[in-house]
Amino acid sequence: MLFPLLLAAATLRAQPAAYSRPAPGSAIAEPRQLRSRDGVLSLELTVRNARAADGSVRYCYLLPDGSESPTLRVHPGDLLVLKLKNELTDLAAQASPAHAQHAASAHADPCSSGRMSATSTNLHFHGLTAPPQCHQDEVLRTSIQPQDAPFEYRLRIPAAEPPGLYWYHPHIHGFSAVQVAGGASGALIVEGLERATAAVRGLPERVLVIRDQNLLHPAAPPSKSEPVVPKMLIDRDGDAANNGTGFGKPAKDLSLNFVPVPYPDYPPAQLRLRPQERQLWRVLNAASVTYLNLALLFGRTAQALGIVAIDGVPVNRAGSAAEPVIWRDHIGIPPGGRVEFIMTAPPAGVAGLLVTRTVDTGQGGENDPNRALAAVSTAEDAPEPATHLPVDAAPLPLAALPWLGDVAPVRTRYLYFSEKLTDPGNPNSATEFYLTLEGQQPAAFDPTSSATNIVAHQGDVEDWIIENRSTELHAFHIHQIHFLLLEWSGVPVNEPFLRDTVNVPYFNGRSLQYPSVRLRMDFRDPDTVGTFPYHCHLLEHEDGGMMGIIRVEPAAPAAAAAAAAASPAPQR
Ligand SMILES: [Cu+2]
Repeated sequence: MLFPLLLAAATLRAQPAAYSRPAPGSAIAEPRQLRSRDGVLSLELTVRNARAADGSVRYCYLLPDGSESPTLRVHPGDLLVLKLKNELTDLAAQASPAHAQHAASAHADPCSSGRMSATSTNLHFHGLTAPPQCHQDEVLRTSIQPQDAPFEYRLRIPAAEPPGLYWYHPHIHGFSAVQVAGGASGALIVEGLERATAAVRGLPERVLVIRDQNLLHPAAPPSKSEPVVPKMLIDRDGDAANNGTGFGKPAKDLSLNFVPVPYPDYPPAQLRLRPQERQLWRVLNAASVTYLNLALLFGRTAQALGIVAIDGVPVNRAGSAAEPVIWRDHIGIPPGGRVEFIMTAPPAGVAGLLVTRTVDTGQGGENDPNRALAAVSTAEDAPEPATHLPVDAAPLPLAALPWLGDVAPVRTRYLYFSEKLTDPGNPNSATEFYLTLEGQQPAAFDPTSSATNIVAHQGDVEDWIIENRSTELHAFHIHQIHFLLLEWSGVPVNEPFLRDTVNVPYFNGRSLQYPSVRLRMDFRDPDTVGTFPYHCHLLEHEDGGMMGIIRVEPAAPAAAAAAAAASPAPQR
């Protein structure tokens, strides 16, 4: 009997407990929290992947104690030291050894190799204004292989970084979607929201990371409780296509802090709060392609949710005297976006339900139907969240720089999203995804090219008008900076907050003009100097080429001239 026991032990080693994730319908646990001490947060993360018993592919950020995807809590000015050990394996090669890639034998410098393979990885600190330099927030050349020693990220949280919710995830071109959909993501909180917004002082807070993953039951018919919808189509990424009804099969399943809520019955994850307790919910949309449109229902009535921060920036950063809470009964969050809001638990005896409402992603987009996410019940003895915001807080100093909306742009640039079938005569042929600067040729992002699409100068503020010439919704994101949304398809909007990710509405094939957004882009911070990407945050689109490169040159005219002379082809 020794042999079968040995086999069982080997199986256990191949699927360590660290890969286990909660079952559908479980209570939502808070991620492990790591706090900086004396101005430093040091941690070691290992990234591993495995195919689980249910067939799903998992990518896990693990601490030495086996806990997954910790929330990193830092103050402005702190040093973050994160050692990342890559222990990824090529799951596709294991499934089909004939397709195994040659293991990269030669050691390559992780700072410059730019290697893209199924076992390469790196980190992006989404939303932080950290320099785009190796060991900090550089993703275009940085690539860590399994044979590399632990790779040290060492970055200073900028002293002026607004307090709020940021996040970390891998950014290897061509492999971002599979790693993020597998669960490689975590929250990063810059402390001090209570200094910006008195309304959150003393509140218990809850971090909710909403991820997506491939459907656990892709062949299942929709729940009998749903209306019958037209025949399911597949979109250009191979996911269930938007059918325009708000029902039917979604492109991906969702999970909340790793509790899956699978199609077709969406058994809600469980949350227990004290009756009528106020909490601050810090919600990250870490999905690879899924838009969220959150609402909290008591019975059928959507409750008021008080938004205090978007994309890591408190809503009153404009410095206006207006009430720094925006009350809404539903909240859209694109992939990559974050929203922090005040909610109130139901009264005793009333059941609450957190849902995501359908998002119309356009004719060419994924299906994002209505679905339940979490059942919110109450009990007088419900456990309190681990963190309460401080009651006493010195107000944040006013921003050192003028409000972005009050600064005149030095120029306006025009960009557009578009898609093209590789064989225009065959609707089933592969799609190429482009994000193009007007005047340049549409081309899928080429990671082997060192050409930049845009050159800007530190100190400048620019307006970018970004059109969508495709029939699906896209989410524009740029590294290193935040921007101000000024116009939505030509209509002025007046937002008292900044974003780093924004929806660009889809073209319906009929309107006389393409839909667009006008963004005021802020290159004033010296930490923006360097080369970094802007892209669609639907990771299947990013991996498919919907990305461009900007180089921000130092402000000093002499330095800028020297940099231009050293690089003869700044524009392609
Ligand atoms: Cu897109």
